[in-house]
Amino acid sequence: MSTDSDISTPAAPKLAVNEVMKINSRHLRGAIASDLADASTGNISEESNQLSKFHGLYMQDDRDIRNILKKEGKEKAFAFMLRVRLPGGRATAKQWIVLDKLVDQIASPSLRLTTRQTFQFHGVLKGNVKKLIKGMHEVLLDSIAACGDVNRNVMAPPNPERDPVQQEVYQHAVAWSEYALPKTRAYHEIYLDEELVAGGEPEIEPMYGDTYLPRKFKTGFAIPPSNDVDVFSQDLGFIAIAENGKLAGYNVTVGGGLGMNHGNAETFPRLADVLGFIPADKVNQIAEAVLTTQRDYGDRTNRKHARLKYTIQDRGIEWFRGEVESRSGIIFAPARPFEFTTIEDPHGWHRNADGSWFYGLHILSGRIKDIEGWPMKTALREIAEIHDGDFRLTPSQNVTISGVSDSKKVEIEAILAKHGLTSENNRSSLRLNALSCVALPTCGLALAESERALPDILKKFESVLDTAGLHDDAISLRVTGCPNGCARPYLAEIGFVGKAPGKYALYLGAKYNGTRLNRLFSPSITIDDAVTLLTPIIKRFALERQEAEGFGDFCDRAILPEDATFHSVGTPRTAV
Ligand code: SRM
Ligand code: SF4
Repeated sequence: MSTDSDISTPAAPKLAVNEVMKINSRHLRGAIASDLADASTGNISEESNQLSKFHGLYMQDDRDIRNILKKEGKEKAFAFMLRVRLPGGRATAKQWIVLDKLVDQIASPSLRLTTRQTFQFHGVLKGNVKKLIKGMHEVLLDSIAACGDVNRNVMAPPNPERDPVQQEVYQHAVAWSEYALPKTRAYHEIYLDEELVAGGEPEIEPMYGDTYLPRKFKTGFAIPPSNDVDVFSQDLGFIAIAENGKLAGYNVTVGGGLGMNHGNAETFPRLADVLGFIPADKVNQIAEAVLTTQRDYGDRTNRKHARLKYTIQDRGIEWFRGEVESRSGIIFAPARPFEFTTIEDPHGWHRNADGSWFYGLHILSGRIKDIEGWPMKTALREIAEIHDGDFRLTPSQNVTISGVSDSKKVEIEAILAKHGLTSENNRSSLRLNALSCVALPTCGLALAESERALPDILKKFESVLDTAGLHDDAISLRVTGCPNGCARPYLAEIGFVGKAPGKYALYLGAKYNGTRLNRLFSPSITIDDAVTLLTPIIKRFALERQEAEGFGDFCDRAILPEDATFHSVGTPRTAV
């Protein structure tokens, strides 16, 4: 195996090193099993690290103690992050109980809900990886393809029993997630001790091929008027079109993506284009055609240019539509009208169409742990023990307790009240809508704090908003520790993107419903300076805003200079 960052052959362009790893990996096996068994280090090789991502695992180290350990001449505090595959964010009460127990036994004492509606464990020592995966397997959960160059966790609106259209959309999301799973048995062999097939019958990856995709690939389903999944940020999106209470089909979107690098104009967030309308029974056919087009034309020489958004940006949307139509045999009809008005999760109690109830529970940054006066982990476990419905994780890192009968509603209310967790209505709309990525101490790419900085950021802005009489105005504020965009900050009305310790790039002016990216307002600023800078703007917004104008629209109209950097190249600022 080459250790250079690239390899070259006379005839072919230089492939990125990950491409070589994939092709030599015997369908994602590599040396993961022996690396995991090596008790002499907590780490695994870089190649195994890249390959184990396809199985939902990331090798990390505790950055809070990195320097101390270095000074002491010790190895870094290595541990895995494991991400569960959970299409549409649905977990049963029984699954919740098992995950909660596994966290106590194996991982750091908290579960983390992600911006793509799933669970993450942190701090998993390599000797515990198999135990964790076997424990999940017992309740039919896995982490296959939760990371890696494949179709990732498929997002879908989290309350399927609200009406039949929601249920159908959820089923389509699950069906595509299953269809797009890699066929390799590597995961079962390595972590679940299934008998080896490598070296026996040749394995075939009919959709992915031996080198999988050039890069990660993300799919989301949205049901207007809610754009809770931020459909325009997805590589592939399906916007449900309901007519007369029935699902008529989907408008298909392609080429969204948010990751970028500071100061590198060749990387940029991009909103998806709308390709056109398809009937509801054609989801997998179209999705496969989109995915294989990217498989065949995505850039395998430069991983910073390998997402679908760049393939479409470079080759044009008309070329892409033609390719998808010829591969699928389906001709797109003109997109049907739709309107997004919100991205917000419903909080508190709501009735479903089938008569049951659901409760939207706000969880700051999706972190489920017990802190003094706020025992979220205990409360949710107690609810899981009596709940006979499901839990639905939302794209905003919250939980919906779903499918609740009248009698269970009383019991759940009592548990929430006992633990002081019923104050949904007292929290500011800013807080209820805020997102932050994990960042320090586990994320190896973080340049600044995010999750740990959010409480202080919120407190400061809440004070400004309260003074301006805007406590209940839903303004979206999102923070990330680096420009990769894991909390989708470029779609926030106020976006903070980590640049260096204590310093953030500040973005303003996205549309609240997720259809316009924001623009750079300040390239590097501390939170305190940002509060000072934004205080008069927020006051002006309170006094001067036009009817129904959101904060992002106000900034776009009245604050941002015309030439402020657009966070989208070549695409219209408003996608719909
Ligand atoms: Fe992300 C990498 C966390 C959603 C764009 N993301 C990472 C890693 C794995 C860091 C790494 O590669 O070493 C982070 C692990 C942190 C930790 O300690 O847990 C990480 N991403 C997350 C999560 C957990 C953020 C959260 O707080 O919820 C989200 C998990 C989603 C999931 O369940 O699958 C998460 N990441 C996103 C999103 C939002 C989305 O998908 O809706 C994005 C932007 C959308 C997009 O993909 O364009 C996103 N993450 C990235 C990127 C930039 C990709 C790019 O095209 O440039 C990276 C870095 C990379 O891939 O090289 C990254
Ligand atoms: Fe890490 Fe950056 Fe993603 Fe935050 S945005 S989790 S810092 S990769």
